[in-house]
Amino acid sequence: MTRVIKSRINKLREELERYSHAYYVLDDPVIPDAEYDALFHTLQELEKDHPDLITRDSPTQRIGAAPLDTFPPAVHEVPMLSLGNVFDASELEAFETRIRDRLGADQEIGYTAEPKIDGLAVSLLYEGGVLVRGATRGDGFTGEDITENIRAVRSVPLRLLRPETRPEKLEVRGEVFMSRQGFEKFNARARREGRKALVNPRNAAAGALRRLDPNETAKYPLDVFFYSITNLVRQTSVRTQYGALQYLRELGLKVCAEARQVSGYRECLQYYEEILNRKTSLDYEMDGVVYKVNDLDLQEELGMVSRAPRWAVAHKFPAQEVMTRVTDIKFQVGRTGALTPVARLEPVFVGGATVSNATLHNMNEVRRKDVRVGDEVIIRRAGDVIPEVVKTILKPDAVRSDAVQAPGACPECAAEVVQIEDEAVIRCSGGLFCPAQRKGAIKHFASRTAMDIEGLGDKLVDQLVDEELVSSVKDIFKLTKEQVAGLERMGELSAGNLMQAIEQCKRTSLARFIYALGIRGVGEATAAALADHFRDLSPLMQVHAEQLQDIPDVGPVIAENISVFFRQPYNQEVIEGLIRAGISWEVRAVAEHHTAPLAGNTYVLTGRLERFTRPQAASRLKALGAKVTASVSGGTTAVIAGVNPGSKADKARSLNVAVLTEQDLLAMLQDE
Ligand code: 9MJ
Repeated sequence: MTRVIKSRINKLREELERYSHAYYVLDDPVIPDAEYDALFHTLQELEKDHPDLITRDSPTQRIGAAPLDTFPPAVHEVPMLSLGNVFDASELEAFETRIRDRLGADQEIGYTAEPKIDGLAVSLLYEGGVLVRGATRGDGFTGEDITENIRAVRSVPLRLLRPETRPEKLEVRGEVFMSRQGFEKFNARARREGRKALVNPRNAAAGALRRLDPNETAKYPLDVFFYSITNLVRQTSVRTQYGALQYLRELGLKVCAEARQVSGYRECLQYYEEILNRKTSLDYEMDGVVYKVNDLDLQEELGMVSRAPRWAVAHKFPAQEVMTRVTDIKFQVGRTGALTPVARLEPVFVGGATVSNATLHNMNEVRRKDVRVGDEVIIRRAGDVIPEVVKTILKPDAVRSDAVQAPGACPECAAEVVQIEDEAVIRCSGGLFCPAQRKGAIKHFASRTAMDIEGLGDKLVDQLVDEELVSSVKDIFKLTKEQVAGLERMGELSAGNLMQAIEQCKRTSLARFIYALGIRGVGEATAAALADHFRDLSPLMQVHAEQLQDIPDVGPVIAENISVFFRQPYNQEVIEGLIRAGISWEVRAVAEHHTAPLAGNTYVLTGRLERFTRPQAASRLKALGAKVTASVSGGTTAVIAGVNPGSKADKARSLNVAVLTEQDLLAMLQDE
């Protein structure tokens, strides 16, 4: 009996899934709503009589879970990357040139071009074909577990199609958004019923997806497009990004219909123009298009820098512009002492947000645009970039205020303002005596990508410095719970949490620590390269600028900044204080000579290898102490050339650098 019921239930579920896939994913309904509802009701009744046969992936179980207090953290096994941006053809061409140089490629690069949906990035995990987890992006490494809310998005299948081809474990990524039509319908109804309307689709989608009660999430018309699979290469025969999109579709996951394969950056530009022209007729909001190197092996070889893949880039749509009036112009002092002129504005709504400040960049720009207090101006906002003043609109007989003058003294500490020759910026000379610079340095130190002290945000840093509880980063570690609890908007609980976060940040990595020091020009990628090269802080602290030249991303100016930074007694004292406070990282030993037979040798890999991917070959060589670089120079020990080696092998020959084969490489790896 139960066997019969079980098979009836299974058939009903499959049928309902098929109809719902046709309706929500393919946008092509195959049965009338009333018929669907009747089948759904039958399934509900059967499950009511046989509760032991209810499964999590049954269509009846999609929503209804209890509200949460908070979202638990969800760690991403593969980090969720962000994308670099380009804004015009020349930046796109430069992107392609970088890729070709890195790959030593002579032929055209193939891309998949996709609309860039302006929603919320999510990562979904399917095990045995069943949805087991949904997570937000968070900081790229840890997001929030929003499984129940993701289940409330109707176009997300609770169970994948094609059981015969799907991998046991599949992690897919995509963008949750609200369609324009869904947004309009929701608002029309809200207005009819006297409820508050939503401001814009993006904020509405973000708000809905982060409701603690999944039953609330279910009330919003959320939708999703998937665009990547994290664990693809090893599990399937898919070899391209475009193939990945097709495979996602076969599994029943919704994919944007506008994705295309293109070749070379010129075809990327054609695609961009086409999508831009059709922007308003498509039913979802986009902030640009994305180009991804199509070949997944090449993607792997290109790898990433900081948080962004080298193999993809977002080409942003032109910014939105509006008019408003300048009410004041102030100079803001940044972490490095740079004084940035900022226009205070009569608030305007642009690109989904209210803007009341816009940057004027520097004094040269202020003079060139001749922006003055009281002027009517055009301001521009592009994506999440800081709004800027584009130009002043002059009425013929307008009475204007005086031209803006660069301040002679820092508005924060009254120290003299200096301008370095050839530099557009003016700087406060107060160094770390200037409270604004101190605040900037401390905010940077505590920020998520640096020491990641949760709870130590900008407002709290301002208070701590103003109250003279903290004057340098090392003072953070001398704070007591009582001191913190006594501050505005703080209490016992938040003070306790902060103390815990401060304690936790002490165990860190060398790369984070170097980055957190805030050396001018040393971003995350450079800090990681320095940590990789020096493995501990003391050798880096004694370095001379010229010894830094071999490190990727370090040019002469940054090399000088680094060596000057570590020579300053004040900085040495702060670093000592931090280490005394208990900050530590794992010191990675430089391989001993007998385990590093290739130490001192530098190789360049080019062309396709038969036995390895290039990253695999590189990591085998590095394990033996060798360096592997992207370009050939006189210092290269040898170029290892696979099939279709391209220009790097030619360059090696012209420089009298040895060109080895994959056989030679194998012999080298086996010998050692
Ligand atoms: C959006 N937002 O539509 C990516 N995205 O790829 C598409 N975002 C992405 N791809 C790698 N289509 C990181 C982000």
